[in-house]
Amino acid sequence: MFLGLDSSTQSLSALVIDPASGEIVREVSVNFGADLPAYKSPSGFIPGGKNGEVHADPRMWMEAIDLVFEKLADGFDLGSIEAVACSGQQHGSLYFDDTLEARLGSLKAAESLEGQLSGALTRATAPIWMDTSTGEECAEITAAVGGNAEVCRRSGSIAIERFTGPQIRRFFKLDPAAYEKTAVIHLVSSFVGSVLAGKSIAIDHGDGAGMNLLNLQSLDWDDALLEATAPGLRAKLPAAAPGTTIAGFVAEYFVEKYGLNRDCQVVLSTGDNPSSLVGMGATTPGTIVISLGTSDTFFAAMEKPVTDPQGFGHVFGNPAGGFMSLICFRNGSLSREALRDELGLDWSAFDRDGLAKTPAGNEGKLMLPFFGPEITPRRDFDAPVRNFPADAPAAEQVRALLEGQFLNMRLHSQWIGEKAELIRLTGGASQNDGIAQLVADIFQAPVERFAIANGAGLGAALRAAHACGHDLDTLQEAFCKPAAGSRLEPAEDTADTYASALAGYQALLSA
Ligand code: ADP
Ligand code: XUL
Repeated sequence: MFLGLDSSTQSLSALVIDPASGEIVREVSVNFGADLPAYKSPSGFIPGGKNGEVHADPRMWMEAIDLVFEKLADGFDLGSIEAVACSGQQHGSLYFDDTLEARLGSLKAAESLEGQLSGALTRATAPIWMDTSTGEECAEITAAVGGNAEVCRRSGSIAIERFTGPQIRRFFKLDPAAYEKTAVIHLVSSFVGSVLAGKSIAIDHGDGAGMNLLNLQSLDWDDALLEATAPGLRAKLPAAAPGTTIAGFVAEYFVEKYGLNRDCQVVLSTGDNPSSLVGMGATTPGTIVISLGTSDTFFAAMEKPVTDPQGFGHVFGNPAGGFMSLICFRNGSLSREALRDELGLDWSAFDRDGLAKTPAGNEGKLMLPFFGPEITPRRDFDAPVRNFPADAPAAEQVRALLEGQFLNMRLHSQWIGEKAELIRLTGGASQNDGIAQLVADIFQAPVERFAIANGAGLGAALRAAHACGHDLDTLQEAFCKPAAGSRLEPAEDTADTYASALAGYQALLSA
């Protein structure tokens, strides 16, 4: 059996798979807000941060590791787990002094992880992916390296507020003495993996590419980016390595305390999006994943590291080899809910019957579907922009919003240069047949819906099995199945309509 952990914004979850039966045999989760109320972080981060700062308490993550293993081991024998791999929210970082290695290497089962590790922290709190406080640092790094295009060419993304490099630079500027004392910087994913391994493990190319520090050609830390970020940084970073690397055996702490086998291996960790690429069975180009959550995200495997000339999209390492694109759209369900509430509708207006009231292409009525600031395209919208009257019938508004969202997604994913052959749809809004059909029509590709709620956790368990010799295709065939009857085919007669709507949308956006 193989164990996958996912340390996300709100919870630490664990999932055990049995490749022989093709089944998930155990799933447990620790909710940071509900299970660890002492950290006063109901949504997994410290509320009330100023100037865009969003930090979490790393001691909460340490305590959660003990808690999740207590839950896992309760009435379940962890002795047959062959390997474990972790996934984590991307970009977040933890800072430790030079006592970390000795502490990791001598963890005592009688004591807690938090009690033994928190003394090594040189920064009390960890900036996470929701943090937007580093605008100034992004500008400084960009100027030092020679502009957006150069940062993007090297690292796969322009300098981005939540990415780890700009966050490290901000720490160096705010507290140079604490930065100086810092001997090791970990990502959330590599930290959890290091605790399991009882030593600092390398950072994989999937999560490493979310730092604005990894050079996508050399797959090593980039000297120009390191220098532009903070002094002496290379010595503070773990090595960068492929995600298939086996880091070593699990720490004795987990053997004694929770009954893991001494031979259980720890595979390098990766970020939650790269991990979901594995868990959604989308590690080969042609299959794209669209997640319709609070925000919408688009990601897909790519062979060569092509970057977004406009600088909105990102390129990360694909845990199965090669690369992946990731594009985030801030106004996802946020916009769908805003229009629904503004017009006093319910989700049925966004479903098949509701959409049947208007034709594909909406007779040319288009909307830039943004109720607030957007990151793809990066612009400070405060309301949607329409090329038709704002008091038009509700059905026309809904179609304009949804078509606008997916035309925007199609337009801003063209830089990848791959035609979507299959779309795997996940997230809350994916259950809506009307929305799912519209995605199929606008991208002219079949859509499959996934029942798996925890694609990142499943991806971690699959990666653990893969690193130990199981064939990834076979694993994905067994575990990454679409929900029965969930497949939708594109209506081919809408292809021309949406090709011209795309041109219309692009013109409206430029205007
Ligand atoms: P996240 O993980 O980002 O919190 P989820 O993937 O759980 O989000 O998706 C939750 C969202 O799904 C809700 O905010 C809601 O807007 C949307 N949603 C749920 N059901 C429907 C539906 N039938 N049609 C459209 N959107 C829906
Ligand atoms: C990706 C990003 C988020 C986090 C969520 O760039 O910031 O998707 O990984 O956990």
